[in-house]
Amino acid sequence: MAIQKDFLTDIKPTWCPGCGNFGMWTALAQAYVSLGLEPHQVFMSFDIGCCGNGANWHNVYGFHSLHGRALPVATAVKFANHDLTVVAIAGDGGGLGEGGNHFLHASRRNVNMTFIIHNNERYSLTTGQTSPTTKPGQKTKTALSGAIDEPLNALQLALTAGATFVARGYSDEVTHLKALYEKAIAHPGFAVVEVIQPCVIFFDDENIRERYKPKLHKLEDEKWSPNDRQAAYVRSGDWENIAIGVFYQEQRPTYESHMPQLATTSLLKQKPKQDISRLMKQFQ
Ligand SMILES: Cc1ncc(C[n+]2csc(CCOP(=O)(O)OP(=O)(O)O)c2C)c(N)n1
Ligand code: SF4
Repeated sequence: MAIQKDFLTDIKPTWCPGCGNFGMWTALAQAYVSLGLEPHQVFMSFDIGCCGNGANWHNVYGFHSLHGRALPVATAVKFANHDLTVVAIAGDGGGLGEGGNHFLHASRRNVNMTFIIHNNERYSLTTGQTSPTTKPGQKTKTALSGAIDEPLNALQLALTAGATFVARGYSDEVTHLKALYEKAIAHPGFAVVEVIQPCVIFFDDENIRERYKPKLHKLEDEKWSPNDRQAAYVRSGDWENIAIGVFYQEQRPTYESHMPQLATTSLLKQKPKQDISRLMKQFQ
């Protein structure tokens, strides 16, 4: 049986000291272990960004995709091999900006995979520009007098588009986050986990991690029932009294189960019905 270090490579992370990505990385490896998974049973699709650099230190099958394209890659891999546990990772920039369209359609499609959005309210790898989740008034490299646009809310988008599992965690709450990841991965459908991930470098607030703490409340302590989409929409929109936990979950047949070509067997295990060798030769 695999242990936590089996899911980590020997490469030393280049994230800044104090970055919220460390907690998320640890929680995910712990969740894989708790679920009894082995590294060869997991595929991860990474977006571009600080979060995406995690591709180098997660010891699983992986693909470092283009910016905004983590979800299409993950979808294709799930279709090709149903046996893999598929997890896609993106920042708020890649997930809601460049990849926003993919996020909406993946939410309504309900392929059996997990999407983790690192929400640090910045395009951090490119040194702190305004992102789709930057709050109005926050000063960034591209909003010197403060951001103007209304921010997107990842969970409200997922709920509106039809996602069947919607949760939020906080990168410093590693044990809580690990439990959320476990539930998301075990969920038979498209599971969205937004993680509040303070970027300690590109916030004008020097104590960004401490600023969140008094505002965070666990849904479990509110005796929350995750079966009311509208209530989940309202609760996930409160950024003063910020809730973490599972907002919403429902069982709905996956996209794969509707497709006769995919319902019972992965593409990988099917015999080709046509000889495509001549076609493939053209690309050699
Ligand atoms: C299509 C495209 N646009 C822009 C870039 C440049 N770029 C690379 S990383 C990045 C920022 C990533 O921000 P985010 O997705 O929020 O992840 P973070 O770095 O904050 O984890 C940008 C804009 C790119 N690589 N490709
Ligand atoms: S720039 Fe921000 S998000 Fe990127 S590694 Fe550093 S602290 Fe983390």
